[in-house]
Amino acid sequence: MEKRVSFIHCADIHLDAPFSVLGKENLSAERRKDLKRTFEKIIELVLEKNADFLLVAGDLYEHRYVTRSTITWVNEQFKKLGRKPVIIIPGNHDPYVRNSWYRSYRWNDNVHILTSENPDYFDENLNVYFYGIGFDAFHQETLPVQKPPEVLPERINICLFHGTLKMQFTEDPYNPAELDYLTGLGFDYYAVGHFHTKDEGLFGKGIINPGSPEPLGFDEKGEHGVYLVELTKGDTLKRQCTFIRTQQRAYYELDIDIGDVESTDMLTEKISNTLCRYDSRKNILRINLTGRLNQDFHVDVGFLERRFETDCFSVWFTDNTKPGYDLEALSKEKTLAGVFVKKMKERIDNADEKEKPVLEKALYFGLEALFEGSLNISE
Ligand SMILES: [Mn+2]
Repeated sequence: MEKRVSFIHCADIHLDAPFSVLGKENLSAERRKDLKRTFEKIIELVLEKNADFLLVAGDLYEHRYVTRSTITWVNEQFKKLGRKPVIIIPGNHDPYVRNSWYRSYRWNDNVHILTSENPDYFDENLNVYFYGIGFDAFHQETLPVQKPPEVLPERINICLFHGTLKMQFTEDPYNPAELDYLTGLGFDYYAVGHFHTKDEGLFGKGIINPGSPEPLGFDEKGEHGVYLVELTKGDTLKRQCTFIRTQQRAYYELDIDIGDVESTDMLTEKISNTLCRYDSRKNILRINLTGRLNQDFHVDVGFLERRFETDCFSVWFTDNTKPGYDLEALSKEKTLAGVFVKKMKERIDNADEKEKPVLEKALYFGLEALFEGSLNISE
């Protein structure tokens, strides 16, 4: 008989993460609210898609920062799922330590926490066997010692794993497991967590790492969400997955070349256009100003931050511009640079429209080599 189950697979939500890097407490608090909004969205998705289960593959919350009221709130969210089971494993940020909320809190009946002491749960109604490999400590360099799984072919078998899948050339001391070891256990699906960037490259082997449903920093670019997975098992096994975006905000790091800017008005206009394109009222931006500045123009990062504060949720500016050269004054010098500028200017004056920009670039490369001793060809 063919069996079919569907579930939402998420991981690495990191509820109550401090977000201290944002620098302002009101922004950090807002980001913690974002995590809760994203979590609510995940709960709504389970109901909306009428999924059979919710799987949380580790790092649901940050043990070091999480408050009791957040834990109570999480449990209330789980209650919204009624009888639908929630399967959780502890990750390296919410490990199964002595004072873990997974031990001390009285969770709703539909919540099943798989630990090294009790690593499995069998759902009789839907004939699904769950097995978890999580964390007993904040740092764990080998897999926890626990009873082996009981994978039976007549059931649907799902493994939750928080850690690093060891592939060639990768070393990571967080629960490292050989890919062959894990797939050799014979599960129909592996709900992985730990890395915050989504990865469905191993879905052919039944493995997905969904990443963080809400990005936590500038190293977590790209899209963030959860997976809706459907498994159908009869004579053969069929797997289907759909990525669903859940994030409230995105992180962007942008370079803006302001070499053509001649006034503060031009500069603010150029930046405004970029902020608009990246929806700065919502997203979190880091802007790197580049280019060779016009002679008498200077960048005031503090001014820019004040000027754009109200147009942005959070924006940082860094000034990586280079000073311009006073070509007029240089061409009069009796130095190597002076002769070079004079010759190049003559050539530029006589060049056609196509050749001109190339020669101008060559002029600046030459000056850079003379004055700074090195070239930044990426310009
Ligand atoms: Mn994590």
